[in-house]
Amino acid sequence: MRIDIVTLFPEVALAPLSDSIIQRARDAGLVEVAAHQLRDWSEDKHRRVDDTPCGGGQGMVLQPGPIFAAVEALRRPDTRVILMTPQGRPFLQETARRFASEGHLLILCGHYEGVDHRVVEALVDEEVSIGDYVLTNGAIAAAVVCDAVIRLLPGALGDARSSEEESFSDPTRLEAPAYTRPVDFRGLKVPEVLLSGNHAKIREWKEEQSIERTRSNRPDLLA
Ligand code: 6GU
Repeated sequence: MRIDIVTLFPEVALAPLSDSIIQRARDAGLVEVAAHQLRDWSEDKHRRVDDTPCGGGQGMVLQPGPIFAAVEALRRPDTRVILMTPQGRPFLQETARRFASEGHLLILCGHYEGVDHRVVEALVDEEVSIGDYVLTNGAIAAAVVCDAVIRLLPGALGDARSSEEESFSDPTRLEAPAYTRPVDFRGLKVPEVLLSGNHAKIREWKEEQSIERTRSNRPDLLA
């Protein structure tokens, strides 16, 4: 697949995608990722891309011109255009799975108070938010989306099962706690059952822990 990110902060969008598992997926050719400077499509001599909101209000709004030009330059027949915005639909694991099956994602990053709505009306297939809080910079949210999508591409994770068995593969349950060596750390013990070798018992324990952890941390998932 290919991912193009259009942002005022290309280096912010790419930094988290340039290490470890994601860089390995890029090196292996599973995904091509590029981040583009929105100002490169400005026609203004000062490279301006924003202006004050029509009708008044706080902050600045990204103008349509540079964004339309960017999309026209980067679009392919199979492109899905995503706008990162706190006003978007929640980005969930199922969204990541759907995006991972696309040929080309073109991710537009909002900034300041927002983006001229004609961009949403005419260009954007889907407005996406990564959660109920406000970031200063949509490029951070774009990197989150890219990470979640790229790790799902076949071959991105070493073990084929590791993206299937985790939290949110079952969206109604959190994963059970994990432990490793030493089995006694400063008197803090690994639960006996995990050392028993009894796999039926272990499965039962993980199931109980999973339900208890979900009840405690994410009761909304059980409701
Ligand atoms: Cl996509 N952008 C910004 N600026 N803040 C957010 C967000 C996006 N999703 C959650 N908060």
